[in-house]
Amino acid sequence: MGNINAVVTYETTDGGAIAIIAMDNPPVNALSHALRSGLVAAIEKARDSGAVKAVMLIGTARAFSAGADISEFGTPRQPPSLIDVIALLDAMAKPVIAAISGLALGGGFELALGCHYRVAAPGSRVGLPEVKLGLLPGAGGTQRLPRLVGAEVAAQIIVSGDPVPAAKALAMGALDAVLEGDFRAAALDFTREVMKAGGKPPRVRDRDDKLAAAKADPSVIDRAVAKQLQRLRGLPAPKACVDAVRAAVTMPFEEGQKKELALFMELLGSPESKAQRHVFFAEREAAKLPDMPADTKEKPIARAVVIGAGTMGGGIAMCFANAGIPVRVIETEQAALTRGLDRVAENYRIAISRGSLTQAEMDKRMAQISGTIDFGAVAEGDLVIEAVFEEMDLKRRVFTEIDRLAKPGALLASNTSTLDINQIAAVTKRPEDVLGMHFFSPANVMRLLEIVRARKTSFTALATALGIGRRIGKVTSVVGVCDGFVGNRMLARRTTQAEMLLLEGALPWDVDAAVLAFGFPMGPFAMGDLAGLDVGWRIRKARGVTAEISDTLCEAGRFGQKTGAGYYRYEKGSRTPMPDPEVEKIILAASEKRGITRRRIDAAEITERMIYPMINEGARILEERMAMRASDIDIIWIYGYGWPVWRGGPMFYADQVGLPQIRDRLAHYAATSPDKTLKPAPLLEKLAASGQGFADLPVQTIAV
Ligand code: T1G
Ligand code: NAD
Repeated sequence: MGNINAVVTYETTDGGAIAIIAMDNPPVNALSHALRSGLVAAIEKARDSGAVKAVMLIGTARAFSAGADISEFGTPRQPPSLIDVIALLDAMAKPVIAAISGLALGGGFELALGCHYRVAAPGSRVGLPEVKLGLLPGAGGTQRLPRLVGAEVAAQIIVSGDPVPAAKALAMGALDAVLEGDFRAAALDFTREVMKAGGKPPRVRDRDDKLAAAKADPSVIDRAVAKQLQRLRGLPAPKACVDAVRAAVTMPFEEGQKKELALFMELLGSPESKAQRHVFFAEREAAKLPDMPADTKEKPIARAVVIGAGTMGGGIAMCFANAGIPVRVIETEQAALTRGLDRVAENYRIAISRGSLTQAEMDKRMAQISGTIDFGAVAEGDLVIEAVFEEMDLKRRVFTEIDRLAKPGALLASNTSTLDINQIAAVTKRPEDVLGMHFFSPANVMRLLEIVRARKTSFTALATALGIGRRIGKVTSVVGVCDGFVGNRMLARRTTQAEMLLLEGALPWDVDAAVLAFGFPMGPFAMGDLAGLDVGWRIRKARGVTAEISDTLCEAGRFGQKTGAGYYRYEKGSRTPMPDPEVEKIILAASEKRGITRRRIDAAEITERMIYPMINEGARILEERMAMRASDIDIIWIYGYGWPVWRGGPMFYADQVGLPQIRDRLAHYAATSPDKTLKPAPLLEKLAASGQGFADLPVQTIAV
């Protein structure tokens, strides 16, 4: 076996007849310049060897290849390109077999599609996720995959960007075999069979049979992806993916590949793709603590306990059951417990009715969830998560009991939205084991988990929380103890402005329309109705602060969806918000009572006042070291509050708009508003004045 370079090896077997080219660029064989160059050298060596009759291309157990090296995007392109590598493979007169174990994604799958045969280990996954980076497959994927699986199926795979399990990929024709047992040996046997069979290697680019249906009626492609495109409204990449697949049907291969590359280059320079690539790396950075000792070990979590089966408790329990972790739910009384567990079962039934879950899977997950009104069950948990009413006294009483009953070394977490974790931890004799695990509603759906680091929280507790967060499929971000932590603290700025906009002349559906147009899946008022207006009302009452219009709605029992009316009214069993003249009356009366002359407020002003105050608060959060990175704030808003991923998050967006613009607009609004928080934050002023952005800030540790 010889090293072609640091990441590619070349060896032969069977008397030199079979060349094995192995890729080993940890952690996921990203197709960096080194890997591409090594592949070219190895392929040319096999091509030019008289002895070699067939070639097997293999990766590592974790990944055949996770695609192009995303960190190289935006840097000068260095030949050979991936297209060059694949063209070399494709043109080989000797058969090349792609032996896929683990993942073959993006350019990695395109590499395999350029080979003449594709075999995979069971459990492997293949896919073209480029659309999730605001791109499209730019190395032949949109031209070759349709030739194997048909244009409709290919379009669906490429527009979704989701990986396809090997068994399903085999069934649709993207793979030639799924090989059981010792994969490397089985793949070599497959290569021997191909070699023995002889003949001209089959090039995917020459296949046309699977394109027949779309050639006959090109609209089959549009029909196949209509629903997906509707959901991805306004994004350039999904549409470009469809245009590229259409080219595979209507153009000769080379033409189609040129069209694909042109579309790819256009997207590569797009603000949406820059934003989505920022999010890719930000998401991975968010789970890292710069000051955590490298040898910090996380504790094993075999069983979880959730206290409170309300809106959040039930959803949190589902997260553990979905990950196969047994969870015990504790309530104060049987009625509340039954109500909570019935809601869990109802959520699973809705998933079944939508086809995203089978009855067998529901039964398996429900079997992981058990309920009790015996608080003693706290002792069963390696992790105890409290999700009772948002009242400090109650939480301190509950944590006093948890401290008395929980097993030594258990991780103790509160799901509080706003309260001081230090005060909660202080009632225990083990504050080092206490932190916040702040889930977002609905907890079984929203991917974000804010991990709140308290003054005495240990690194072991933090590592354990990060680890369990990953296991239950959450995107984690560590934040400091402050009012509302990061997400809710910024949200409070938006909520204040939203209430003011209503008093000054807007209506809930105007504001929500502007926020929807910005790209959020839901406006602030519809979101308030979903989470329950009473949660904020409880918090305001506990603090003696008022929000005139929201308070009036709550006093009228309008808590939102849970009571069939809030800022909107809801038909029975429907979650569709309907404008309500009753609410308009309440708002007009509130303006009059305040002596405010209502005025027409356009969408541009609404948008600025919904977004800029949050960015300003983000700057304060960074000043106070309540977040480690500006990009962590982006991740919190994308995975916790539906910030549109193609806008990269509030802090990334601010840098795109330009901090001087944000500063000046905030100063403009601050000049005429009673909301003193609109005054530009010192950090924003400083960065704007020095021509820097939030992206220029170094990572910092959380202030405890
Ligand atoms: N480029 C560079 N770095 C990558 C990478 C990539 N493609 N994929 C992963 N990494 C890094 C990642 O940042 C992390 O680094 C480490 O690897 C482990 O990743 C021409 C243009 C493969 C499913 O979109 O979806 O091909 O934080 O923590 O949870 O058509 O990574 O440790 O320093 O995520 O097990 C298309 C992207 C590229 C796949 C593994 N490919 N990767 O998940 O580990 S565009 C993708 C993933 C393209 C061509 C086009 C996931 C994963 P660090 P991880 P994981
Ligand atoms: P909820 O009112 O829906 O549920 C609270 C549950 O706690 C009730 O079922 C109640 O019976 C139970 N409970 C009260 N005292 C108890 C005790 N001593 N032992 C066991 N159970 C007890 O409230 P929720 O919306 O689920 O909020 C729970 C917590 O999660 C709060 O701290 C809230 O701030 C936080 N939170 C809420 C949201 C949200 O959107 N609703 C989001 C994130 C965090």
